[in-house]
Amino acid sequence: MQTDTRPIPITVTDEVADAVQSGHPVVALESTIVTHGMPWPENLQTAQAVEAAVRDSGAVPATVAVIEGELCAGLSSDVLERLAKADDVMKLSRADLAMAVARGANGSTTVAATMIAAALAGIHVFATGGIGGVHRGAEASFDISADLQELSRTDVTVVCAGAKAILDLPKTLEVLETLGVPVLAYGQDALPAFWSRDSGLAAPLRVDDVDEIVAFRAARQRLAIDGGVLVARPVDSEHEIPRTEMQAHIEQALTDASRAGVRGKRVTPWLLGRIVELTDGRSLATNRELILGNARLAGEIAGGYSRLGGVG
Ligand code: PSU
Ligand code: MN
Repeated sequence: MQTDTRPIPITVTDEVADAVQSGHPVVALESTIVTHGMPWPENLQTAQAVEAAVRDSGAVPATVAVIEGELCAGLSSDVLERLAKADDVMKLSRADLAMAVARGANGSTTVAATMIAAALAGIHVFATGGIGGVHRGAEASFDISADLQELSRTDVTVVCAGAKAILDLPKTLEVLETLGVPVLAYGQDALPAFWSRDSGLAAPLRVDDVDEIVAFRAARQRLAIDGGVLVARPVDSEHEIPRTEMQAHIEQALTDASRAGVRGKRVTPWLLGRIVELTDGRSLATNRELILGNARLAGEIAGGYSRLGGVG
């Protein structure tokens, strides 16, 4: 059951449409993590568990993808399963989202493209694992994820576990600051580093509960400050892989990637896959847990925004 919400160029399920219209909390979810971020069948299991975690926190999940050219927020379980099994899905960011629509192709949305879709659908909160950022060696490769620019321009609160630790985290923080993107560490001073709770870097801002995030967003709106908010929640201690342990695996994966000549869009998925191998699957379990935690927190934030009214 799909509702065409034209002139809004996005197809939302009836459940998502009703929730958005009535100001009920909704959380957008990305699909690149499903098609390019995790192997089958963990990708589908995680996507389903993440949707359930959003529901447990009292919000409606809206997984975003382009299905046969249609930009969708909210996918049926059949479609989600097909997407998880497919291996010819385009990985879409701001630059190529419209090409999948124009071609009638299937595509999964990165953080950047999911933010665009969420804003079109009237959804203000989005949960993911880790955002893209400035890659190591970016001074030579210029590889900086479009996720950062999107955060600076699109009003969606993105809940993540920090930027993926395969990136250059100090440079990623600098670029976020330059772009005016607030980075709020949740419940600690340190910026989390995806699989690890502590990146060794202080986060620019710290919040300790959902009410602080809600008040912050409300103040930004009063001040008419554009763009998104990045909330970085550390993975729970029992599931983390400490930074000292991850460092060696990350170095190894980066060396292997450069030997294999991996470039461009393939870099992030390739490194994530290699790290799953190097950690004997442990990184995958951590990845799953951190996304589940982010989904629950995102649901609570969406609840807070919707209680305030007009921003759910
Ligand atoms: N976080 C994960 N797994 C992923 C990604 C994030 O745990 O696969 C994806 C997100 O969709 C993010 C993208 O937007 O990787 C970044 O890719 P790039 O570096 O090519 O912009
Ligand atoms: Mn890139």
